[in-house]
Amino acid sequence: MHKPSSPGDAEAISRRAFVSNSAAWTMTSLAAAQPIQADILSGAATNQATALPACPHPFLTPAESFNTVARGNPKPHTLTGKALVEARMTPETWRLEMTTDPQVEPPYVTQPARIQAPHTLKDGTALDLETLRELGKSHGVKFIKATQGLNIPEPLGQGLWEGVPLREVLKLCGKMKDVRRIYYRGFHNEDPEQIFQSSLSYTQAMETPPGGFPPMLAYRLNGQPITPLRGGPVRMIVPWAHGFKSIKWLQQFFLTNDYRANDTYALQNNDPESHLKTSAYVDPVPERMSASQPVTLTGKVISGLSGLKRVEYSLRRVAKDAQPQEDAERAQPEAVWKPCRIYPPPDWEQILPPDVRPHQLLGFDARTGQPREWPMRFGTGYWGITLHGLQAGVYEVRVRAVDGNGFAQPEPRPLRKSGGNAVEMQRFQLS
Ligand SMILES: Nc1nc2c(c(=O)[nH]1)N[C@H]1C(S)=C(S)[C@@H](COP(=O)(O)O)O[C@H]1N2
Ligand SMILES: [Mo]
Repeated sequence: MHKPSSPGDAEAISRRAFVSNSAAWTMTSLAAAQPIQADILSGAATNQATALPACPHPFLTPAESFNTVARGNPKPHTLTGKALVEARMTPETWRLEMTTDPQVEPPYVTQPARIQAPHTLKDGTALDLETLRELGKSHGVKFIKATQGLNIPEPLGQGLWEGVPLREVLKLCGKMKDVRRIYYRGFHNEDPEQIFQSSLSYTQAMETPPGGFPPMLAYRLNGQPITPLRGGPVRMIVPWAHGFKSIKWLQQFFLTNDYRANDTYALQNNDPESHLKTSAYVDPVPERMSASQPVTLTGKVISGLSGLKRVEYSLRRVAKDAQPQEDAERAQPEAVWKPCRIYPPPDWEQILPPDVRPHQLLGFDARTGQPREWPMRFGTGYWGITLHGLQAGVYEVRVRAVDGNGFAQPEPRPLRKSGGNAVEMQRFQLS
């Protein structure tokens, strides 16, 4: 066992250096950040002398820079020209069918679902994009959300999504009877083998806590129409969920009286009701650095359903050829965890599309135009630390999130099949 080494004097953010390094992350937003969540930023007063560099990540990920998770052969977003038109994946040709699932399966389902107004291609009643946008004029919502897969080591990106709450679209189906769930799927090359589908309960679709984010049919990302690569023209966005609920190239709703999730992911040994986990991620660090320079570490953190209290790191010096420890917590009960700094909010007016004001965003205070929580729920925040005075040697740094209930990652939901959140480690050598 190696003793944990002293990390030296760490974690400080120089507000001035920070501001001068990055135009979009300004003093104004720093001042505004403090009332949001005092304990996250309070460490700022302890050491003004050392600087963190500008945040290495843009706050909103450009649409083309998200990491992509897509099935299909060919992958639907690679279609062009006539094939894209035939797939109904252009703004003009996009249609959403809304019909019922006729299936009955006693004792689980004894009555089939019924709706007053099905929307079908055959009858010419399927929903088109113009109608959806029109609905958006009176009922549209906008919010910022992280995309993260159920079991991948790095958040996929963060976007400002705009669209119409699912509940408003379902109202178009008129009176309903025996509807307990909404099944939905996207374009899948007309091949049953390629279907990728998901589902929500009727309750989840219709009702959202006041001020909360509703599941929505999104048609704008970062102020632009959604491209095929990001799932456009219309994709589902389920704010509290991992990526598999946010079906791309959305085309079909089946309203069902089956209360069971039919998600493709459920059939792959995953928990289909798992929501986004609070989880911290470490940016790669160079394998070798100079012992005479301070070491800066940065990364991302997702604030999941249970929110985020802080991000912490633990540093230890190891023998050059030591095997990495599998499980940070159990392998190192003596680890000392210290807080990392959370980058403050950006200057919203600079990063939002020109026609979007922060006051209009869900999760923001309509008066101040600042987020109600920092980092924002279901959003990605960014953290950093600067370590000073480390001696030459090999080090391992581990980073974990502590959620709003005080659970440190990977708790309280350590099971991988409800969402990956292993404690990440980076190793580096100082000489
Ligand atoms: N139609 C369709 N939608 C889909 C998928 C897919 O393969 N097909 N992948 C899902 C998964 S598992 C994830 S993590 C997200 C990824 O979204 P992104 O590619 O925009 O980052 O899309 C989801 N939506
Ligand atoms: Mo995923």
